[in-house]
Amino acid sequence: MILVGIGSNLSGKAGSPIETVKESLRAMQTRGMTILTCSDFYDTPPVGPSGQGHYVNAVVRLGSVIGPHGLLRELQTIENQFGRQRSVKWGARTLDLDVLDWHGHLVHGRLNLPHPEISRRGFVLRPLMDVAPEWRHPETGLSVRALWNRLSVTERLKIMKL
Ligand code: PH2
Ligand code: MG
Ligand code: MG
Repeated sequence: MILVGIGSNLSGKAGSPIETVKESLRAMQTRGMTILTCSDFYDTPPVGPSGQGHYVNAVVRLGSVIGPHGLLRELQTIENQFGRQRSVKWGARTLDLDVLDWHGHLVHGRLNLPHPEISRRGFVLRPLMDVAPEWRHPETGLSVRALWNRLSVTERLKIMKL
């Protein structure tokens, strides 16, 4: 399955972070991607430099015939359309679209699959549980629920369904 993570914590052309996330779903469909399932939206505390606001996070499961690198390119085009600026690592952003998994393939290079942060990030694991409860990490074989349960209770409690 193809999984894409969506995040926003800055207002942009499309409006607030939540409106940006909704609008990004439309943009993916306009570019020929089929959204098979979309998770709930979550309010999540920022991971990374302090001083940035909470994020809205979601995960979608895509039906698409495009390969992983083509998909990355398409998603970057959409990020740019939404006024994404690339500056600080893990800094605030209007729109972040990450390929999380592409049919379980292992890819190393400019694009790394599965996304190297999946196992540690509650803001990815919680919405991932909505769309693909049967998903397992392609390298470790751990289920999404097992990965979620490894996070601390305090971290899990900070991820709020919107
Ligand atoms: N994305 C990041 C860095 N930190 N924190 C939250 N809560 N949600 C994100 O999507 C996020 C982040 C880098 O892409
Ligand atoms: Mg990201
Ligand atoms: Mg990204």
